[in-house]
Amino acid sequence: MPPGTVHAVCSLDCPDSCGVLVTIDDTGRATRLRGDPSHPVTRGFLCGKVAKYLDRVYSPDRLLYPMRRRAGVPKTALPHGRESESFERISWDEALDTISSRLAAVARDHGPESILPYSYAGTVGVLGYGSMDRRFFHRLGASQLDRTICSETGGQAIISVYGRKLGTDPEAFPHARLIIAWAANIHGNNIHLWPFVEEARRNGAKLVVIDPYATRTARAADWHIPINPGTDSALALGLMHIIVRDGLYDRDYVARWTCGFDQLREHIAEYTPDCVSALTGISVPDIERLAHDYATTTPAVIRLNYGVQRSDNGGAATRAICMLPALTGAWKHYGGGLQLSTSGAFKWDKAALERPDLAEASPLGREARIVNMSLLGEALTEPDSPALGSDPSNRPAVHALFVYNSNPAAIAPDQAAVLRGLSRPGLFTVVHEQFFTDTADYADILLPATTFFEQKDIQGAYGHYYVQLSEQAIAPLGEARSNVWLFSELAQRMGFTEPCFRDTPDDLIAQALRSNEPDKQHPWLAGITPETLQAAGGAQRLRFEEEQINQPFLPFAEGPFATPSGRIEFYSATLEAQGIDPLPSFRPAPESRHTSERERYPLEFLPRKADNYMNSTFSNLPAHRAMESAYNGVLEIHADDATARGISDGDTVDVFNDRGSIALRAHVNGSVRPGVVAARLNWNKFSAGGHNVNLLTSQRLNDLGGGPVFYSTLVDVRKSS
Ligand SMILES: Nc1nc2c(c(=O)[nH]1)N[C@H]1C(S)=C(S)[C@@H](COP(=O)(O)OP(=O)(O)OC[C@H]3O[C@@H](n4cnc5c(=O)[nH]c(N)nc54)[C@H](O)[C@@H]3O)O[C@H]1N2
Ligand SMILES: Nc1nc2c(c(=O)[nH]1)N[C@H]1C(S)=C(S)[C@@H](COP(=O)(O)OP(=O)(O)OC[C@H]3O[C@@H](n4cnc5c(=O)[nH]c(N)nc54)[C@H](O)[C@@H]3O)O[C@H]1N2
Ligand code: SF4
Ligand SMILES: [Mo]
Repeated sequence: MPPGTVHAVCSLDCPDSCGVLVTIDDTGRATRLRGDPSHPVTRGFLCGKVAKYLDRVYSPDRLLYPMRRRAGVPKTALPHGRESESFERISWDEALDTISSRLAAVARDHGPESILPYSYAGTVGVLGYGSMDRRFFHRLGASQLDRTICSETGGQAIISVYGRKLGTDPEAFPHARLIIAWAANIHGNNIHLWPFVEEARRNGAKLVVIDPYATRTARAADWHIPINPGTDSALALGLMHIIVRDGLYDRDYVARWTCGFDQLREHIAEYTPDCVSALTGISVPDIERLAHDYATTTPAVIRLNYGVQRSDNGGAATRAICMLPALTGAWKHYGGGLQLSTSGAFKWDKAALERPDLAEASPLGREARIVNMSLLGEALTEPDSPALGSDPSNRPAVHALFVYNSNPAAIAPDQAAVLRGLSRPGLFTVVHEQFFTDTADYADILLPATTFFEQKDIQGAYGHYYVQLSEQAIAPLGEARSNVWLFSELAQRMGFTEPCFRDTPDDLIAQALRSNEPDKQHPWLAGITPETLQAAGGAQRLRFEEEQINQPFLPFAEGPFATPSGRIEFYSATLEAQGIDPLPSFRPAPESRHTSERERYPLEFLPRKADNYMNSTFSNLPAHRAMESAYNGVLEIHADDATARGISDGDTVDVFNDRGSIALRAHVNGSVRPGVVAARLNWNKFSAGGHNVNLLTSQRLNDLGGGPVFYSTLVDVRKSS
């Protein structure tokens, strides 16, 4: 790479998608990275995690060449720093030959659906997240993965109401006069929204945070409302009850643009302030005040994040919250509305990138069965489980697992089941990774992956509306290779002759944008090409003006809406037809204070994300561990719950339920209320006892889209003996 400065994009799974400038010296080494000051939203600063990204790229622990498991070494967790003793170096040729012959053998002996790809969002770059890999697995006839682990529930929820996954522009937030951060840890997870929030506050806005945990965001807010976990649907329905009761809704907006209001009005009658207070733990005056503040302040915006949907009732909760601005007409005002995700605005040509049509050329000759990634444990360990597909007559066991962009041994629920599955004799496992993760320990073949510095990509965002080009800044380290390269090479080895398997990253970028066929470009991408992106310094705003919603950007100010009725749907006949409540209701999670299960395990557990890691990413790096040191291995607990158990601050405690027990250090710091405890995600191999918080989480699925229920987990705690 020539010396100079390269525009890249942070590809971590974060709403912000920061523009990044990487300085390259004359040896081709990256010497500095900083936020791109010209990016209108991320505006020249990086979060603490990525400010230290050079540590990651050049870490001595990077995987730099392909390896295979040494003969006879059993599949178990390996101690940090000694993993390579269980593996031996091989060439890429040998690695690719081994993988292609083993996959071919599994497909021949058990059918191609017994091959399961497992990937999530190690990179959210469009190519790295899903392009050549999808083509490869479709053509192979491998099982399809239902990527439910994060945002599927919330996405389905907002689409059921509005038909599209769009939201208030972050750049509009300074105009808001009331901001509600609802299950949204803006400081920890979405830091580039914060300056806009602060600007609004300087203009007189109030910030309210609804979160059972006192995040940094909550501590900086004007009003923190600590809600009982999993009761947000009740709160949202209760707010609607008051807003309708007191005539504070926007009659004109409701009449013109929504449907199902009469059914909703009847439905919310039972969500009286008293009833909602009992469920949520919020006092009646506070509920009344919140409803009035929300309905009478203009513009009012809700920053809803995904925390709320990671529980049994999460789909209903997200739907109910999404309905609030439809009731008050907050969408009409610049700075009002709601933002869950902006990702639905990026209309990449997914069919061209992923080529689902290639399934017809596979040995199956049809679309393969679908496996829900949140049920990985079950899929790997339970024969004939419904996790293996919806058709009981077609549930072949998984014989080969191909992991990339993900660390399921650490991030998937019900970890004991996942690890049992990964250590199953006879399961052939490939892992494409940057580091010796908890999952890499279980690989038969381990492949080195590039970081976003080492590959070219294009990226949207789920927290703003800019398309960005991410240039390759440095040559791949060692023999690391990108996801696109890997699946293109494997396709050649498998004898797939379709020309699409030879597409380059530049070809794929053109296809994503349809810039090779300008007449077919989506209007919001009109005229955006790699060249225009480059000329613009790397980032271009989507072309909303084509649909007249840009001046200012008001995504849901007026219909028609992209729902079946063309209106905002309080009542969803579509969901009803699927056997789901057409109107959202509060239903207690099986593991919560509202059920008898609480007699066995009385504490609601929040197995949270760490502010200084990205899910499990970074938790192996010394500088990041140091930043997170106050919370590594810590259980946050209320003084009442600690005292009742004879626990003092600093004691080692066992946190347990039927699924397992982990050892943590108690910290009594006022971040949670009585009845709630919290700990953070990490790598297993950096956790006492070798397991992280997901040993305690379950494989139950929530009420919409088959999402996981990380935040509906009951535990008890005792002082370790
Ligand atoms: N630093 C950092 N940033 C990240 C990530 C990370 O791991 N670290 N992860 C990235 C990813 S993958 C995602 S999806 C986004 C997610 O970003 P968020 O959706 O903000 O993620 P969470 O931290 O899961 O949940 C947000 C908040 O919801 C709260 N919460 C939990 N249960 C409930 C509940 O029942 N009701 C209410 N009201 N609140 C509840 C949690 O305490 C948490 O503070 O962040 C991204 N950004
Ligand atoms: N208890 C609990 N569990 C959770 C959550 C929680 O809040 N609490 N959050 C859930 C959520 S929201 C999410 S999104 C998931 C996240 O789950 P994952 O997407 O698995 O997230 P990470 O742990 O960040 O692991 C991503 C891995 O991809 C690798 N990687 C990065 N870039 C590339 C690349 O270009 N190619 C390849 N091959 N690999 C790459 C990284 O090195 C990293 O090890 O976790 C879920 N699990
Ligand atoms: S993790 Fe998020 S905030 Fe940090 S640099 Fe990446 S995109 Fe920006
Ligand atoms: Mo996520």
